[in-house]
Amino acid sequence: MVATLAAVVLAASSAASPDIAWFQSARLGMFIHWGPVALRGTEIGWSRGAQVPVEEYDSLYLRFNPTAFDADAWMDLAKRAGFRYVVPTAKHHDGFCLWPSSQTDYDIMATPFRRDILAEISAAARKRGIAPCSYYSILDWRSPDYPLGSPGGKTAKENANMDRHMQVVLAETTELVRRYGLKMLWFDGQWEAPYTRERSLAFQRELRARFPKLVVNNRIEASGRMQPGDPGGDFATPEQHVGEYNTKSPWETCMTLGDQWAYRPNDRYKSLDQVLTILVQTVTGDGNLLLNVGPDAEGRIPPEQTKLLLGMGQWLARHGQAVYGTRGGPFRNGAWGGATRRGRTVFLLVLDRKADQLSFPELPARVRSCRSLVPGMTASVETEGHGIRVRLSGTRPEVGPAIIRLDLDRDAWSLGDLPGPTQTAAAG
Ligand code: JFZ
Repeated sequence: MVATLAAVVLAASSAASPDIAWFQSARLGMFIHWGPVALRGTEIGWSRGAQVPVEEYDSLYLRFNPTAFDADAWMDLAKRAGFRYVVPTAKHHDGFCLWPSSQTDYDIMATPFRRDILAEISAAARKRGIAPCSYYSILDWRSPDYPLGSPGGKTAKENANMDRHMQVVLAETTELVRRYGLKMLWFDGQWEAPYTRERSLAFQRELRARFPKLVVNNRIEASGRMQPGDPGGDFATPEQHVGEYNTKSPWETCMTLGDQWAYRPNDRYKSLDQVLTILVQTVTGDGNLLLNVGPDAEGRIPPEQTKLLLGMGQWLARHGQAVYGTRGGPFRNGAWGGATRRGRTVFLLVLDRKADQLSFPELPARVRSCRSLVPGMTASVETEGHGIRVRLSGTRPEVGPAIIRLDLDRDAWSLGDLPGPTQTAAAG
């Protein structure tokens, strides 16, 4: 009888908490910023009433007909790129819904395209083992019920009704999770005054009650207005920069490949080495990376973005063991690079191309084996005081880090967080 009771308690407790384990193990997500604004090539939401007059912006949907859109092709690319979850902008600050919303006619069914884009992406993702998720903006600069408008929240509306707006937010987010089996909601648009602490707490309470296992980010919290001890999201969201090393609470860096989130013709793109460096800095800090694509108005992912994603996927096909299912550390990361760990294995991902010796001052474990995982390089290790010295030699890879695998005599997670290397260049 006692065993049964324990099983019930365990099942209830595990069912009652957000399923953050899949999220941290997945490590890499595909952000998709897309909507009728792709017809103008300006920033989604922010260009409404700025570079694009409001009336023109709000009429773009009448011409939005992305006939080249192919969710299976997009998710094939996502798979080849190594993404494990996908986060399309179901509804951004401009209020346009990429799915047939029960709460508004300003949605994909009002366009010439008339197909449920979110359903097609979610189904294609699930078919390939990619977790379907979605971005959702709490603010809506177009809705008459949301008190602030464009440009960028700088105008006020007379007959706004924030209570009604929050009912729409709860109804739409509930619909998104239920209809598309979403594993995570990536909230945004939480920083303006109408979204008070009280509204944030009430919304979180209701959403968590409906979906106890759903993962949500920290932008569900009314930024700058929450009190210490308030409940909040399940992971932090540093944007356009790599988050600090942190193994105590989950976090995810979101990053564009170019300068703009939404499609911009002739955008300026990062190099593959820059993308891989961002990936390495993020996962060695124990974070996830949410890397963005901005499809064009025809429904195509621009070739420059495709090329970068395939390059990343080729690297991950060779070295994904040092990324997926790992945690950051035990050595703190830095300009030298960083480490990831799984079981008794530690991977050193060395970004500093001049570093051919790494002296780690502390390692309370024995190293059973040490070997380079990149062709053309060798690695060796020796104990040094309370730590180890790792030596690298050979030709560094064209792009991405040198990778060394250390196998220890104990579980690497039990080591906690240890100082990074004190010396990375050759002595003398
Ligand atoms: C937000 C969105 O505004 C942006 O369009 C994109 O979707 C990104 C992932 O998330 O980024 C922000 C949010 C708030 C501010 C700036 C960018 N702000 O308050 O200055």
